Amino acid sequence: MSSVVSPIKLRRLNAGDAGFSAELDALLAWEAVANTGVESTVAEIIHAVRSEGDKALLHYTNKFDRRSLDSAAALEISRAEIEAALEQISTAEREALKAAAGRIRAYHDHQRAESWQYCEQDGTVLGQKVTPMERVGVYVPGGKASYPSSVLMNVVPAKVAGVSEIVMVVPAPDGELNPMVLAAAAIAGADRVFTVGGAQAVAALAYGTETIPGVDKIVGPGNIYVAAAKRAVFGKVAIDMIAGPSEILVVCDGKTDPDWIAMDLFSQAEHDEQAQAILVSPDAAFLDAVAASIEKLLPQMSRRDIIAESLAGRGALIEVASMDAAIELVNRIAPEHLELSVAEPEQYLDAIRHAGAIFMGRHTAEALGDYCAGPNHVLPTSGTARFASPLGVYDFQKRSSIINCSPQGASQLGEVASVLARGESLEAHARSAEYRINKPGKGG
Ligand code: HSO
Ligand code: ZN
Repeated sequence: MSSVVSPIKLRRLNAGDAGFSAELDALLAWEAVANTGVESTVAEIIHAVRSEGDKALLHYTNKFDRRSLDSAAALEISRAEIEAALEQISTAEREALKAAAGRIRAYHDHQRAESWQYCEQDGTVLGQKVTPMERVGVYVPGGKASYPSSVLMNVVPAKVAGVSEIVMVVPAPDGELNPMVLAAAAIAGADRVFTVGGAQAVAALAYGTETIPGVDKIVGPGNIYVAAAKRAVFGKVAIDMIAGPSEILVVCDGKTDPDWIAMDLFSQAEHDEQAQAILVSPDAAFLDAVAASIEKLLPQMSRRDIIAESLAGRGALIEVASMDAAIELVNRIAPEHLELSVAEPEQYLDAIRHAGAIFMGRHTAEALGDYCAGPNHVLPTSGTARFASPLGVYDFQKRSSIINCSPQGASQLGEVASVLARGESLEAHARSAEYRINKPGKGG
């Protein structure tokens, strides 16, 4: 069953060492390989789909996904097929998807922004009107990275925001589709599903084809071709973030079961070889214990090769002088996922400034958040938690500002605007404002 795994060389660092800062920088460095081949291929595909529509979309889909469809209409999965997927999965799977979707919906309900207005003394009303996006595209990867949980995490917030039409695309290499992905689409409320992927799917969503409706925003993870295509169509449509490899930073006071911590580190490391799992503790003996748990548990893991490569390449066990030093490190790393595996996590919350999602206490495994706690698992990676937030309802709502001047308000603002407009030598602006000065009854 388990193959022989040689002990992994797990990096052991001490934050007090002279070279630590440079070592940490090297460890955190991550750059998507700038591959010009990818960019020119993607540009060609986008151009073809944009100018030839369905014809090009069908050509690339048949070629890259080894399909033999003769019409683009066949790319759409019918409502009946989507619903049928619910019957193709086990009852336990269906119930788990529904339970997760319900919790994700309940959490995201809290994020809905409301429109607001206020009235000034002279009767002028100012406000902000919130409007959901009309059409959104959700990209779902095919093959081994095809996560039904990500379908829920991308579709549910769009639905809660009130998006009128959610168009999901998922490649079906050799015509194969994971029924759990379709079931998740049904439960989350995707409106239409097309079996297309890659840069051609992104181009179709951005520009529309005879079959695929053009959307206002494209969200969802994908391979380097998908990421490059999203970058290329940005501006024509909105996109979500371009995600880097997944990360977890565990801060532990040394009193959690080391097996639990080892498995929490594995849970991110198993995503891919580039994933990053780091443990920070003021307790050196505990770091040793976790290292021993890692050696013990790794051979049992089905994805042990990926985990071993991730841990050896980008993982680390870091000793710090105190919990305060641990929190300082958290802010420097700005991790996607932070586990605070300590007795009273609340006491550190104020001091934590940069983290995509914070998992508080020994019982809150990141895996629970990945699937069903409720918050989104699409999170800022590679230190972008310094300025970015989890995917949420706010990503699918936009705001219009509202100005409704009373005659008196227009008169007063006219004075100010007139001076500023003349300062900018914009006469029409100035006169447009001046017409409204002290002219009661006119146009009012
Ligand atoms: N941890 C991933 C999400 C995920 N985990 C999906 C399991 N399935 C995001 O960083
Ligand atoms: Zn995960």
